[in-house]
Amino acid sequence: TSLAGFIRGLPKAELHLHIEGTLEPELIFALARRNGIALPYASVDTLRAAYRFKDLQSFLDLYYAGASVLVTEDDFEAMTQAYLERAQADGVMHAEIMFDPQTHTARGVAMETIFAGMARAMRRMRESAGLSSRLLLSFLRHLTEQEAMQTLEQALPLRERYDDLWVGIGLDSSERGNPPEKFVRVFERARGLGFRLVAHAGEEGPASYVRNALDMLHVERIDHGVASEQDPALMQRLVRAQIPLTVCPLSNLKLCVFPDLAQHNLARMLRLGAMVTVNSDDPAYFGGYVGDNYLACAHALGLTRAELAGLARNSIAASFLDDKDKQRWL
Ligand code: ES4
Ligand code: ZN
Repeated sequence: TSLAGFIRGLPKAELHLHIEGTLEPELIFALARRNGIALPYASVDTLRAAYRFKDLQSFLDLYYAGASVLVTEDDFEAMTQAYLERAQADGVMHAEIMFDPQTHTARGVAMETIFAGMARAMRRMRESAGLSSRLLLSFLRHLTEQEAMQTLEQALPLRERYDDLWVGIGLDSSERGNPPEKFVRVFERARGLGFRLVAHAGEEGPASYVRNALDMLHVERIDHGVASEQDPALMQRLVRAQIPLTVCPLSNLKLCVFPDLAQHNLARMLRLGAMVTVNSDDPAYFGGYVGDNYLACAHALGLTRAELAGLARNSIAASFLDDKDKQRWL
């Protein structure tokens, strides 16, 4: 079988995925037209041509502009449906989906609209295709902790209605200058409520942010974490405790975290015994869905089929599925 076919056939979970980052330019234009929103780009092609980033911030500026076309429940449903269908085509059995409610509530979109739209697609795909998925509500770290806390409190009345889907919280957006310590109280609150905890750390920020996300926020998984290699003692701890890293190779390439994929540390960390997983992050912006990420790494880093199978297995093991559901895919 072809390498792409082999990868597609591996049962896998996607654990690091921003749903707003799955909006393809075609859908951005369709939703803008439907909602009467003017875009500063003449066409799908000129928008796509703008996807050349120098760092995380230059990407985030475009990503938040793209998300501004999401207004109605139908919009959130269409976006989520398109992603889940694409993920299923890659052999994804389970997806843990981050969303940024603050990007939408700041524009006057109701929290309920966001949840309801995503939930319709997620529940439909569970029923019709057996694809399971969960939601991780992610806080924007360039905003204040108080705003994060208000966002959590705003979502809490919906917890019961979406308790089959909403299992955890995350932390994303501009990392440098917005360390984990800034969010100790809101993570403490979410932990007390029984939510699962993740945070972006060590993407552009230093290894100390990974350590502090673990020690001060008590997160269970690190999103990215590639800077951990700069601190050998931390790296040893990640290996010993098997703390999952949700690595996003094509994202790191597009945002210039690594100059080329052959220099990416994913294979080194995997071969040290770290609980590494492969994910797409914002696939519409970074040039590939999860299968593309596996395939690009296989080529650039010389991953064997056994290593690719290990990465897929890690993704199931590192998921927030319960043990019985994990066993179906392990
Ligand atoms: C993100 Cl790649 C990345 N890093 C931090 N925050 C994000 N939000 C969406 N994509
Ligand atoms: Zn991310």
